[in-house]
Amino acid sequence: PVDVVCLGESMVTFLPTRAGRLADVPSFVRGIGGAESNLACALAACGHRVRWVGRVGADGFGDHLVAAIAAYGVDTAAVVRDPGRPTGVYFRTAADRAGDGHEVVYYRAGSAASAMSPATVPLEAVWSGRVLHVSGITAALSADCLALMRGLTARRDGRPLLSFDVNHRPGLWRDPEGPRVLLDLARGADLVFTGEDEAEEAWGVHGGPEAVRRALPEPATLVVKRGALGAVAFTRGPAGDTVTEVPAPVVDVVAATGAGDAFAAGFLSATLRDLPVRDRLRYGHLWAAAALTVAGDLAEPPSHAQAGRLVGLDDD
Ligand code: KDG
Repeated sequence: PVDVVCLGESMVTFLPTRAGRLADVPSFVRGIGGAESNLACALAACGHRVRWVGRVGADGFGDHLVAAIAAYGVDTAAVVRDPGRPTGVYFRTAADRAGDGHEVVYYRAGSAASAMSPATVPLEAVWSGRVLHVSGITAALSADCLALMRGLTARRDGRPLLSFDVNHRPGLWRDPEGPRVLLDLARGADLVFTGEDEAEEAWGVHGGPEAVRRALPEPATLVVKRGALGAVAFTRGPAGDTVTEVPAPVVDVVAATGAGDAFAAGFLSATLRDLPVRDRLRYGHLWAAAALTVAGDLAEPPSHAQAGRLVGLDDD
């Protein structure tokens, strides 16, 4: 049995060999990206059983993605190869995502993954884990992808836990009102990750984590990330919400891309091991710290034993 199934588009990522505007960077190094497969790789690297479901082209970049993701220990058997559409790729500057000069350029319109739909994705594989993890990126890829997301986030008794990372990517939405759909989708999930800044940018929600909770009352667990300030989890119990806040460790940030995926992976890893909410947040921060301090989109997280020592758990 699989612990976590991750569904989404993965891309070959081109990382600049030096800082500066994309117009000035002469060469790039190949990496892999894709929020959901980043999460899958991190979890698999720590020994969880993970499956990634996606679509890639029948091309060299597709070969590379599937091989690189499988090399982390992720099950890629349900990945579909599309002979008629290419694998998506993307370029970004080396600068921190929060900085003004950050550029992201996607070449993914019409990609194999943009043809994901309820008809082209193997739904049996999608629902085969204890947890299904998806993100708001998929909703932005095409009308078919949005239809898929609407189907997956429709509440159903007895389905596996549905984990949803909002992952608002402004560069993917042409209509400024588009990201509002992410709020509807998130409300159908059981566990939601969002940044306080994302909630403001995508939905105009101001007023801190409590305001985000008011906008998203349904998920049993809502995690609001506040960057360097830390993260807050709202967990619903019979007597209402419990609010748990954990500050973030101070790290020298190399590149923030992928840190949110690592946070969600750490939180899920601790959830799968039934650790208390405070430790789930601490694992999230720890795994995010690993990703924040490397240039690429994904970093190998600390092992369970190392992480346990770092957060002060006696036993793994
Ligand atoms: O969270 C990191 C992702 O944003 C990156 O790996 C690429 O999936 C990606 C996207 O759509 O931006």
